[in-house]
Amino acid sequence: MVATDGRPAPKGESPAFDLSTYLKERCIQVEAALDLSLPLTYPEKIYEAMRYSLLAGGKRLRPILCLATCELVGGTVEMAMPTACALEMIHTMSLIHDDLPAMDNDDYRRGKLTNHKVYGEDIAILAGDGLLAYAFEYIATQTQDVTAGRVLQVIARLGRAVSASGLVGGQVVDLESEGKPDIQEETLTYIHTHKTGALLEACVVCGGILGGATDSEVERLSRYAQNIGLAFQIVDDILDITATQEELGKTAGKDLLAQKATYPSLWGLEASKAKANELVEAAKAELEPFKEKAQPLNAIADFITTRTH
Ligand code: GRG
Repeated sequence: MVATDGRPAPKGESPAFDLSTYLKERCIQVEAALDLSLPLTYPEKIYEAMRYSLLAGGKRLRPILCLATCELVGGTVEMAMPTACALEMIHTMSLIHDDLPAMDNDDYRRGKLTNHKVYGEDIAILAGDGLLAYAFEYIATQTQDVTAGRVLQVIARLGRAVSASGLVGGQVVDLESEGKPDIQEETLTYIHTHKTGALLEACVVCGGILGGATDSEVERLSRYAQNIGLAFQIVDDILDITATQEELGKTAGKDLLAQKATYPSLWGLEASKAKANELVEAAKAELEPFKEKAQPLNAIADFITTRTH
């Protein structure tokens, strides 16, 4: 457990948890694993495009959630690392496709030019496809010390999370809602629970399955993830209004410009912040049975509402 200083905690008290150190340490591990996961080989052009976006930085929140949950239920980082990398591959492919002219048409992502701006639309589409397919291959071939049954469950959960009943479905309803600032709250919630929430939930649930969580623990973890998933998206909407392009690493203020329905446009900024806080508290309440082993996931939930990018 990472404490804020090197001193032992007073008797009977658990040491304070230093999320910033935890995230930095985990980020280093994830970056190294991602780099190794995708060697540059023939045909170099496509591997270069895939590596360009996969290794472009980002918070690495999804792999870190997967690793933290696996450890929470008694598993190891090694058991979950191939799935953690696969989750980042899938997240990255969704960003590449989301940035295409046919979708959000963005020039910047993670502070760098978007994939299609560097490699062209044809290669960007294929780089996304390549990452998506490779993610599943990577889990199936690289996971060690986990039963085949659990690996199969992970692959099935992940497939569902990215399909038309998850990410793809959320993106379709988002596209349909473009230019309709008056859409209902239920539609907005559908978009976000599918477009963003489904993959975040898969990160937590898959980490739990790999680490040997019981069915009721998986359900508890799933509810934690659904709450932080929605809070994450509310904060994303808030940051689109309040943060700068430098902070975000992508174009700021796009939602307002596109007259897009967002939580702040439905509820106002203050009520949106209050709702995000409420969801984070509900998420943390799900982790109470895990006691202090849940410190990383509790701190990550808090980070979601305090983040600036
Ligand atoms: C999955 C088959 C398949 C296709 C993709 C384009 C698309 C379908 C879906 C869009 C998904 C999307 C872009 C959702 C937004 C998710 C989101 C909030 C991204 C920002 O995540 P952060 O803040 O970014 O974690 P970093 O850069 O830190 O990783």
